[in-house]
Amino acid sequence: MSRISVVVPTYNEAGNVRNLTAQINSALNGIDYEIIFVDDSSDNTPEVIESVMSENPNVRMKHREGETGLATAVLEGFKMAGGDYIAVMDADLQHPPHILRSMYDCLETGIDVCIPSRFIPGGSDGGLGPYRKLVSLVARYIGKILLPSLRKISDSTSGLVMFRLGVIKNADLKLIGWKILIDFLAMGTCRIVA
Ligand SMILES: Nc1nc2c(ncn2[C@@H]2O[C@H](COP(=O)(O)OP(=O)(O)OP(=O)(O)O)[C@@H](O)[C@H]2O)c(=O)[nH]1
Ligand SMILES: [Mg+2]
Repeated sequence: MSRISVVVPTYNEAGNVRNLTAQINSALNGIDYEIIFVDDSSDNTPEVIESVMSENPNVRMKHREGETGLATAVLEGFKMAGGDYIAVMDADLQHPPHILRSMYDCLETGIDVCIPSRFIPGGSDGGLGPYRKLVSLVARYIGKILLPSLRKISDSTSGLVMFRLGVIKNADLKLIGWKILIDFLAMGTCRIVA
């Protein structure tokens, strides 16, 4: 059976990590998984994660002192991940954890990367404001113009993804800013079929 590492960057998410962990745990019931929190918080998030760790042996944390940045946090999580599949998910429940199960099932069919899209029937952006919508739209279109590998991807600015470890094994990832997925789709070794 394949093992999943769910990488969750956290910045002041004390109110969410316990609920998130419970939802991931029930979504992945029966599947071998670990949750890796990479935390840069200035609130009591690390204490809450430690308490969750004491109840759930599948939870790990790297707390970074004096460092912030979503992209480097995700990269740190990739380095710690021991799974065959790696997922990246926000902590604030904007990404519904139950979807991890279908993403896992997708990868089990042999697919390299699964990106749930906000732009297909039934998709939702979780209530992004108009400015964020515009920035995201422009980033997706610039990406499609510059990078042929993004042309078939409907949601290349998503923060939610699950992929096979092999996709990034030899990739020279220099993740910058918040558009992590574009970077690794361009640098990673995945076959894009849909
Ligand atoms: N480790 C770490 N995590 C971060 C940092 N900034 C944001 N995060 C986490 O990254 C995820 C996405 O951040 P959000 O602030 O929710 O970004 P967003 O969803 O684009 O913005 P909102 O619509 O305001 O929620 C969340 O889990 C945050 O806690 C950071 O500097 N370091
Ligand atoms: Mg958010």
